[in-house]
Amino acid sequence: MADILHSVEIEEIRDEFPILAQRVHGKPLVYLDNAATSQKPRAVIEALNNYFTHYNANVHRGVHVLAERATKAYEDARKAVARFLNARSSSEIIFTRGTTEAINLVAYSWARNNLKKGDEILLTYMEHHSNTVPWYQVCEQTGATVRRIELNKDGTLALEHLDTLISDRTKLVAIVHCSNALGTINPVRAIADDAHKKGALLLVDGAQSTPHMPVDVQAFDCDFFALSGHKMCGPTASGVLYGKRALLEAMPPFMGGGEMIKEVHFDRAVYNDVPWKFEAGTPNIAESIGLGEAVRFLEKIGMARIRQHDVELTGYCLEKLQQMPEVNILGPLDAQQRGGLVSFTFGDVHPHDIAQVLDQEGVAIRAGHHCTMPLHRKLGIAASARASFYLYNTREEVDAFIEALKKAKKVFGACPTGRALGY
Ligand code: C6P
Repeated sequence: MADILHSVEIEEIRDEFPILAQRVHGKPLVYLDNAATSQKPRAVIEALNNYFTHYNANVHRGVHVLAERATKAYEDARKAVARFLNARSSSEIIFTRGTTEAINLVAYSWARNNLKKGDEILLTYMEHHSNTVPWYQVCEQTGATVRRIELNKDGTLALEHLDTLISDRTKLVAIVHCSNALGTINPVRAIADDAHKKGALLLVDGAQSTPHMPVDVQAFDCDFFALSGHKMCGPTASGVLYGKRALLEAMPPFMGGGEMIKEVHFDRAVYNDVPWKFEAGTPNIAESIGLGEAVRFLEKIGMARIRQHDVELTGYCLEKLQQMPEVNILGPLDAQQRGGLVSFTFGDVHPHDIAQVLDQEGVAIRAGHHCTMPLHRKLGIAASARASFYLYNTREEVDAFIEALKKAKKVFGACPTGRALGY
């Protein structure tokens, strides 16, 4: 238990996030929408301010002092991310605007050039639209098809048939590491091993895992790993695609333009080395520098401790929610098996109504399908409410969330539905 963040430390951490000190509708802000986007610490805000105030310049182009400073900070951020993910080299780190762009990069550059009619892409029912729609588009263009791993009743993956689901036709397994709706954490290394046995590649959507737990792309042995900077204390429009170097080298560029070339002739171009081959045009310089600072901030606290804190808060929240008969929790009930978020339905009250009442109490949660419409369809519900935690949240905030839910119950007179989810 010594690893868990203690209340004094949490107060210190909270001081680093100026936005948290405000009141909403006259109540202290309880921000539980971290899976949508996290708040930003002073260090990240100052890194952006510092860049724009002192060395705003384009990268890899100028020879003047400001350009050299910007280039160094941008490439230092890449090194910081490589260290954070335990990539073999910073050349395996491509800066993108987020997970969506990272997955689309693989869909456009790798999948469209390697898939054909008869090939299969294996997904799960818990994928975010970002790890679903790009593959539908690939299938439309190549004739490949999508298959899915089934769900168990507790919201974990039914992996016992994985051996037969992955066949010689499977070219790609694309799987979320931590579901943004169920919270389920998937065993990516075991899935990588099964995929590789059949010659398929593994892409991991790390949007919800990277902010919350140690990530080691070498230990996972994944071929691609996508993440969003804005969910891990970094700026919006920052993100990363990690790819094994040999794969990235064999892939054609995603977009053409400046920066991704070595030479351009009257009729052809020679492309740049990885990772710059995939960073056409002026990149998201400030955002990537900010992401580098976010990574340093998280490293100082320690990802193992952040994970422990999530487990503790989520466990506490699950315990409290299970005492409310109107609440139907999505995903595993064991906090060790899930990330720092809990989605639920509340009797027959629409999740948007719940979110609105909670907002009046200063509690920010998300309601809707969370960009996982296939999952919600599978469960037989249109929407759910979701509370998602981060390193600055406290047990007292979980209590405030539960109290606000009790108020919602009074407002709507919610009653238990006892309806089983459709898994
Ligand atoms: N989920 C949520 O509230 P972008 O938008 O590219 O930064 O991330 C997309 C994405 C991909 N995969 C998973 C598992 C995600 O959770 C998200 C973003 C947010 O759950 C916004 S829908």
